[in-house]
Amino acid sequence: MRRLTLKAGLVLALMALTVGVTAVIKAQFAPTHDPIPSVVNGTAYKDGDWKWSEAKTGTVKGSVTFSARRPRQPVVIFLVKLGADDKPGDQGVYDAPGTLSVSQKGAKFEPSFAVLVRKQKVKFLNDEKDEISHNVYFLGDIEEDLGIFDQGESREHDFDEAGEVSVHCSIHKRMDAKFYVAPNPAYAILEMDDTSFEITNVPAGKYKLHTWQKQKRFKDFETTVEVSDGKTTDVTVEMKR
Ligand SMILES: [Cu+2]
Repeated sequence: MRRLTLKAGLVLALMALTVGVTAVIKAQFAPTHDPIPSVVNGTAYKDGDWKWSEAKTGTVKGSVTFSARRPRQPVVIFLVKLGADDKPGDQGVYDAPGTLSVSQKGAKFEPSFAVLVRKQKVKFLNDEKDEISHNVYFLGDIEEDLGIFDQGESREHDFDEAGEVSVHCSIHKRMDAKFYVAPNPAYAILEMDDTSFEITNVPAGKYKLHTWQKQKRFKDFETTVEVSDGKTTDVTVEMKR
C-alpha cells in the first residue's frame, strides 16, 4: 500500500508539465527553499526509529491562494516532522521510491523537472545515438560533479540530502534540469492551475508545512500543522508577493 503510494508520488512528479486538476498526492515529506535544505538549525533530517507504515495517520488538506498571477510552474508543498523541541527531527523510516531514469538524448535532460524523496536514486543515461559525451553536475543545496561519460554509459547518484538541485552539463551549456528533493514522503505538487491539495497517510504528529516554487515569484509560506489519527487537518496556504 505504502509502496503504491510512493510510486504515485513519483509518477505525479514526472507529470509536472501536464495541466493538473487537484493535486492529490499520497504521503511524501520535503524541505523549503528559504533555504530549508537538508540541514535546518544545524540539524540534518534524520531517519528515525519509527516506520511510516506503523504510525497512526491523518490527512492534510489545503487550499492555496495567490496574491497575483502565478507563473505556469509547479509549487511543491511539503511537511517536515517536528520533534519535541519543535525543530525538524526524526523523519521516520520509509522505502524510497524507485530509481528515476533521466535521459540525455539530444543534449536534453528528460524529465527536466522532478520531485524526489530523500534517499531516492537517479540514473543519468547517456542514451545519445551518436558519439556524444555528457557530464552531470549539481548546484544548489546539493553540489556534486558526476564526471564526463560517453555514449552508452550512465552515472547514478543517491540523493541523501533534501533541497533544491540544479542539474547541468559542463559540455552543453543549455542542458539543464531542476529537482526538488523532499525530506520525507509527505508532499504534494501543485500544478499550473491547482488551488488545492491533499496529502494522505501522514503519520500523526506535529509538522511544519513549507512551500517551494520552481519559479520564485512569491514569498514561501510556512505554518505549523497538527496531524491526528484518522482526521483531516485543513490548511490555507497564502502565497504573497
Ligand atoms: Cu551534455
